[in-house]
Formats: sequence, structure tokens, C-alpha cells
Amino acid sequence: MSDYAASWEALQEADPEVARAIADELGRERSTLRLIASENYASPAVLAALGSTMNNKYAEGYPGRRYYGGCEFVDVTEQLAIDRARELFGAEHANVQPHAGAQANMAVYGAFLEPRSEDRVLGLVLSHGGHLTHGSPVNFSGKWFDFVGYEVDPESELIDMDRVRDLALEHRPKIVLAGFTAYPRTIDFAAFREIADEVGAIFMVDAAHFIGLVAGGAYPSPVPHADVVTFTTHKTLRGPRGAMILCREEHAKAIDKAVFPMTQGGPLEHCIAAKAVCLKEAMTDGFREYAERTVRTARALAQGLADEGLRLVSGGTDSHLALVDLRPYGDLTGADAEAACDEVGIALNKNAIPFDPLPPMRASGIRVGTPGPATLGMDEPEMKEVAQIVGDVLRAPGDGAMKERARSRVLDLVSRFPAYA
Ligand code: DSN
Repeated sequence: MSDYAASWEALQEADPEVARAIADELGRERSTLRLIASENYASPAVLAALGSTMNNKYAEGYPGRRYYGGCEFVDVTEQLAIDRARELFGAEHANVQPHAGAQANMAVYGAFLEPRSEDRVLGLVLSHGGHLTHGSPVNFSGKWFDFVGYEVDPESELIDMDRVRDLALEHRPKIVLAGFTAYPRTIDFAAFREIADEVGAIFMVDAAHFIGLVAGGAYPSPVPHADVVTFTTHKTLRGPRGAMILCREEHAKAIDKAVFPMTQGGPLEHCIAAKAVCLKEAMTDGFREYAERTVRTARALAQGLADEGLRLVSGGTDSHLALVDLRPYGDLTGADAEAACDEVGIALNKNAIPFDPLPPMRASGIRVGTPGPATLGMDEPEMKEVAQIVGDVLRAPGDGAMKERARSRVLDLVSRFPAYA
């Protein structure tokens, strides 16, 4: 009898259409270049945990205190995930149950704020690199809670800490929030901490984008400074889709109660097992090399795009991503660029740049990131080549012959660094 129940053959037989689409997705991942900054390649071990029978188990509660019997083995994996998260990040408390980043952020707001009250949050606005859950009016965060947004400085395109402090003193937020989806630079977590202390606020960091770099020592850690740190586990951390919350011991009860039972029911224990696996992987020397390579390749890609005549928002990057202003190429929009790159097998996304004159669905910029290429082992020379291909495509998006050449260069590149070989 096998110790593992999932079967590819069974899926092919039971549902060939779904099996075909899954196989096609693997084919797409093998034949295209992944420059979407929030995507990565989870390891076969992580994927195996995700496909396990832990999917079948209800386990409301926390290890050792559940509302269901039969939790002895999911307790093992959830406790491993908690212990590893605490050890890896030096955190006092970890909750590994959030289903996604939005749920992790919702739980933090739930723990510290009253909806539709005077309680305020001070966070980076979406159009300057924040996230939907940082107070966008179309999201629960903006609908239920009172957010005040800070922007980047118009000249430097960096977060202006004097401005953040002025806004904090004016609005007296209950939470000061740092973190981004499209800000290329490091964040001065110590300065945020000081501002939060000055106004008596909780300091929260949404570290979803860069937490894998923190794990690998390639980006400053927010954990020593923040009251609470949320993050997804599938971006730079390279784990399953899902999220976690780290916090100081004094907030542990409030955070645990806000995850379950306040905002979630049964935890996804197969996913939590996969989180435990990815945390173990993140403790290795190989992961540190990957994290360093991610930042090195992001810098090389950004510099290569600048050499192609494009403008880098904030002048460069300290992280896994670069935000690129397309306006030096005339009226090419982010949407046009995304579509043209897609045609040649390069997946990236259109992105608003600070003070963007265009609406977000068109946008004046693209966001590029290197967690995917770094996982596959690509390095600076490959990123120089990628920048040239992107430059060629974006200078002449209507040139069919050039796009054919670009497609074959992409195929050659990815065949030298195969995904899931
Ligand atoms: N959708 C993610 C990103 O691409 O940055 C953020 O949640």
C-alpha cells in the first residue's frame, strides 16, 4: 500500500479535460519566461504536500486544541510550520492558517480596529505601489475601515518619511502600515517604528512581496521592528498559495482569535503542510543563494532595461522587482507592452507608475521581477539578454518577424534553464 494517495493517472482517467489543462499549464511554465514579480515555481516537494490527503481533514482550532477528533497528524505539520516560521524569522508568535494575503490583512484589521469607526490606518496608496487591501475603496479594507494614504515623493519616487510622520501626527492612525506590491526599494522599518511609537500606533508590515528575500538574508527584516508582519507564502518565499502572520507575543491571542474564529473557518491543512515544507527549504544555503541571485538579477534586468532607453521608477531596485516607465517609447501603454511580451512568451504585467496619467487597466508602466528566473538558475548574463529581447519587442510591437525571432530567443533561453526538469 502506498503512503501517498494522489495519482496523476487517476486524474487523467477521471477528468481528462482538467488533466489536459493542468498539463498545458506545466507546458506553458516550461516554455515561457516568468517575469511576474509575485510568481515563482514551488518545489515538487511543496506540490506533493499540497496534493496530499491532509486536504480531507477538518481542524478548526490550533494544534492541541481542536474542535474535531483525528487531528494528531495535522497537528504535527501545523506545529512544524509554526516552529519553523518562528525560527526562520526570529518571531515570537506565528499563525500559519491565513488562506491568502487578503485574509491575513483582514485578520490584522479585525484584531485591532472597529469597522466603520474613527480607527484609522495609514498605508501606501495602491497607485504608488501599495495593495488593494491597504485601503482601496473597492476592497473591504477601504469599504469598512478608514484609511489615509501616503504617496511617494514626486521627484525621488521614494517613500518620504517626513511626509509619513506629518500624516501620522495629523491623523493619529491606530495602525501604521508599510509594505508594497510595486515599490522597488528597501523600506526604513526603524523609521516607521519610531513614527508608530510617536502616535501610539500598531506597526504592521505587509511583507508578501519580499519575505523570501528576508528569509534568505537579501532584504532587511521587518520582524524586529513590527508589531505584526503579514505575508503570502507563494511569492519570493516559493511555497504554496497561502499566507501567514508573525507577531509579538503580546498580540498573539488577538491575532489567533482574529484568524479563527473571526475571519476563517477550517484551516487548509494540506496547504499548511506545504508551508512547513517551504519553510524548511528556506532555511537552506541553496535558498540564501536563490535570494541573493533574485536581487542581483533584478538589478541586472533593471539596468538592462534602462540601457534599452526605458526609465526606472526611483532609478533602480534593491529588491526582486523593478517598475519601468514606458513613456520614453512614446505612446506605448503598459497594456500594449504586456500583450506584446505575452506573444513572444514573456509573462509580465502592466502596472501603474506613481502619478500615472493613464487608468490602471492601461497604465504607463510594467512591473518585472526575477524570483522565477532566479529559481531556475538564471543570472546576470541571462537578464541582460532578456532586457534586450524586451527592448526589441517594445520598440516595434507590430513587427511580426522580429517577434518570431524574440519568441525563438525566449524558447532557447528557457530550454537552457528548464522548469520541473
Ligand atoms: N496580486 C499580487 C501581486 O501581483 O503583486 C499582490 O497580491
